[in-house]
Amino acid sequence: MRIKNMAKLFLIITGALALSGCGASAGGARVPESETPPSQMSESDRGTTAAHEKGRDGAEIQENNNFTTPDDADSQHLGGTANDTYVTTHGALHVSNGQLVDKDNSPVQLYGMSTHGLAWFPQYVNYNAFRTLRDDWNTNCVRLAMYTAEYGGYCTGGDREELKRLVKNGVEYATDLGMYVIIDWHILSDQDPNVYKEDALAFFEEMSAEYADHDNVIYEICNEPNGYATWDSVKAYAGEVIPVIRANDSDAVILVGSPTWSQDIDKAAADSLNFDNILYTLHFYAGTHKDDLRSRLESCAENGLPVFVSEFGMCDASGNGANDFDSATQWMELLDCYSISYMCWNLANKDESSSVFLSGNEKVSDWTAEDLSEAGNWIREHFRSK
Ligand code: IDC
Repeated sequence: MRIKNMAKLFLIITGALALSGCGASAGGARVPESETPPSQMSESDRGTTAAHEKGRDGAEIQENNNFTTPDDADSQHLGGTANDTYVTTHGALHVSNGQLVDKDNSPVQLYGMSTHGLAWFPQYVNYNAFRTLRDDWNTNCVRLAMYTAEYGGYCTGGDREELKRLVKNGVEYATDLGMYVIIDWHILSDQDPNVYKEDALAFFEEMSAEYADHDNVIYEICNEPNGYATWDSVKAYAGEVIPVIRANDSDAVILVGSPTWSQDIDKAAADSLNFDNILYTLHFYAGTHKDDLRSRLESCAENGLPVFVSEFGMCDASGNGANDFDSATQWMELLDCYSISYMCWNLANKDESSSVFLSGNEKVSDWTAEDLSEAGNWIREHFRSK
């Protein structure tokens, strides 16, 4: 066993032993923060105003001709050989006592990058991009974000066949690389997942039939309920979508969002779903969400709620603004302490601080530090240090 692996094992064991009392209160000296409680956040605090929606991300789904096949790719990587990858080691995941665990019931922590909207930045869905994320960034999971209601969204005039092709390509690359992969039904301006429930049911029926025998596919059924969506409405939606997935893929791991842009995990904790292998998503943007939301996570985790951070950023909740790496570091410590999985937003070269590539940078794999934004360099270093 390599020294790094022994050190990891030690951390996992000590992490498991130290589950209680970790987190915000164990984070060491902290600077005072001024913050808006999530419940009082306005739409503009979160930053997804109508001005974001149109035109900024390119109208067309571009033809993705950048990817190479696995055969073309460099076989050298840190993740091991084709028979020795993160997924072959950990297999089918499930939830036990509030924790995501592997086929041997050992805790696993998934971490990696989320794509931006697949319709807007399809060029990053390529084998060599994911290989770079695995081998150079040291990540074990990719999230495929498919907007449902924004410009070019799946339910608002987007090219469905092309979007599904991107999802399927992404799953195929992740599978070939032995990475876990999240299929994210990225609701946002539709607010309540019931708005496009029929489309969601058909989409997840198709995806779960396709990937029933894949150990590495995770289904995220509603990115961020918000606005008028309530936990009751999300619960009703989940109560219909989950059985459709489970009919094909009985032990699939499924992620469920909550109101207030997936911050209301306390509501899920108070009235949880009656299904196995569910994790509730918490989303944070470190520049906006600080002690209040960390405390909420800590108390839910202490009470055994299974939580998965399927999206976070180091900047503010608009996806832009200054990065707050001090707050981000406190979040990472909390997540590590409870072995909570986390996926960083976003894999794009958009001119916004949450994008990990420099604006205008055209490389679609094998990035070096010079290709990365401030956020990109920080999160790559973070992942590499794990
Ligand atoms: C943002 C993107 C931005 C895009 C906008 C569309 O960063 O480029 O124009 O969506 O409305 C979320 C959402 C995620 C947001 C992100 C930043 O899940 O889609 O992406 N964010 O606002 N929740 C909190 C923040």
